[in-house]
Amino acid sequence: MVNVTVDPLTRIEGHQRISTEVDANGVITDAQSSSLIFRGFERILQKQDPRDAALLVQRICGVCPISHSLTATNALDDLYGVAEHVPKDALVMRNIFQGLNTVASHATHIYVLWGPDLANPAYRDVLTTLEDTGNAVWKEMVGRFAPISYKMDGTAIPAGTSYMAAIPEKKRLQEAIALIAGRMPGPVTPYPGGYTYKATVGDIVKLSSYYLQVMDFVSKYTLQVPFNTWIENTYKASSPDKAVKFVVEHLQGLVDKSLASNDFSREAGWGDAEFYAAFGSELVGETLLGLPASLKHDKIGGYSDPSKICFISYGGYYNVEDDGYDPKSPEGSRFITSGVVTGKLEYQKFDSDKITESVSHAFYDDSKGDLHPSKGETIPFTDPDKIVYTEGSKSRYTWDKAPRYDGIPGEVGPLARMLAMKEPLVTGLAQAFNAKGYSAANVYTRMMARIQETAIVANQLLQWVTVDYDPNGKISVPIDLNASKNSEGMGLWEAPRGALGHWVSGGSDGKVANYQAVVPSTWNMSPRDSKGIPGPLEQSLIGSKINPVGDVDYTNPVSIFHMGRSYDPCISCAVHTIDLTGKNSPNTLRIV
Ligand code: NFE
Ligand code: MG
Repeated sequence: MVNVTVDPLTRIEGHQRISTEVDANGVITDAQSSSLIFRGFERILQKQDPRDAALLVQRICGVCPISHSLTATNALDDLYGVAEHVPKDALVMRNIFQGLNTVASHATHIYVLWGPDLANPAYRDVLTTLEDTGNAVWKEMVGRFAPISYKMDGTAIPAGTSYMAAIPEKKRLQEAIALIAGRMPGPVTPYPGGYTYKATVGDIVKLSSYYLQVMDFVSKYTLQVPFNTWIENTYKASSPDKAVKFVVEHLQGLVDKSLASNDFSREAGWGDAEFYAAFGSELVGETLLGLPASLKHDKIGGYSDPSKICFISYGGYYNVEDDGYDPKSPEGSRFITSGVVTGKLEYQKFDSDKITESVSHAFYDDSKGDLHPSKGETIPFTDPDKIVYTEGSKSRYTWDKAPRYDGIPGEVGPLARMLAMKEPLVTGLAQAFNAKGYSAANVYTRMMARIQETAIVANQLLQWVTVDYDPNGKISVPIDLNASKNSEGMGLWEAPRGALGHWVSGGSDGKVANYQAVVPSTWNMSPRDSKGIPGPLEQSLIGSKINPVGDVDYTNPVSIFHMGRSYDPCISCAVHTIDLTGKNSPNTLRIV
């Protein structure tokens, strides 16, 4: 048995540690997901004017401040009793605001936070044994996805073409957000009752121009099939089978040509999405398309017990036919619907009353047991001697709470959303993996879902900006400041990384009496709960091999990087805190 620890995990919000036990075959037999920070925003918000919440919560995280401000605004709409009156054009502005952030966040994840792992030398060592074909595939992987300042065996490797080209697109999208919301990461426009800025015709023209430039990047790098052809035949396909068939046939055409020439370049039709869609999966690449090798990402990061996992969407982006929305986010009331999909891919209606948080394995007082977030508490341990991350899965080992839905851990994020909305391509892939004995959720489907959601939201942004938004429309309704007294509010929303909920209670003075945030990374990175059930990431680690291809290598656990990062974790969000003792400093990469 070997202990393999990866710390820090991510390339942005890195204060996450994955500790595993690995057997002689390279299979993970136990895992703990530990978040190493406590920031205490839920406590900071107590006694504040509720209207400040939408601004203060943005400081939870510089990656998704937009989602936090919109979720808080939803909670405040509910607290002040104005959700059903928020004007349609304010709802459209909020959708555009979130949509731009989601596209920027997903593109950053795909190309900058996750993609560089494709340039891991473990893939070179396997692919190059395949001679000409393998060499050609490796040349594409390292040539597109290598990060800056990267060395392999002491040799400097040029940064990948796709990696470099994606970075200016992030800037462009941040500028687009600034146009309608103020500079990231502190936009100021969401407000209970509406939105404080009314985009002008000039803004719409500028937004459209940013849009065209981003789509130019997509057509040069991401997708070689025309964007509209992709949308029509996948997202708008009449069934999951048809969507999968379209993609497999499209890829088969590329494979047939390229295997003869060993040319897997963009010029030969291989956009980054096409490349990953074919080579990422054993089932798609090797079994269906006849490729000689794949990255086998469909064999890592899955769930072995479907009764202990579900997929949750709270529902994101309002439907914008009329004014107003329902804070409970009933099924079908949002562009991306709310819904719960079981581990066996059965559909259920989402009910926010079924959410609880357990802190039995986190550094908080748990004398009251598992609590619904509207009654939730955040009472951190203050004795540094009790904050120890290394005592194993029966102990406390994280600052992350453990949210559960009807007592079950839930994966949130693009995969959960695409399943909840029955998006044809992702649903078809999940069904196909299930039918062939793979876990429906795995690193490959998680990444394909993120790629597909980026396309869907980008497509819908054009509709919101150029069709649905009326620059002459009404943008807000007034709120009654007394309405927060002895009132409660719930904000349900979808951040790029998944379902985001804020719960606020107003006291008899109208100030915030209690505030709780249950965040996507809290769900995905969660530890064991009071029944000892591991969180989604922990479950997906246990039973997976540390190396997706090639020999067991404890010093280069590529699968752990992929699995952890496939959820796009963000720990400042998840535990919304700081080790002042320094003794648990996360700034180490320890492979024991
Ligand atoms: Ni800090 Fe966040 C997003 C939220 S967290 S990035 O997206 O909410 O998982
Ligand atoms: Mg919380």
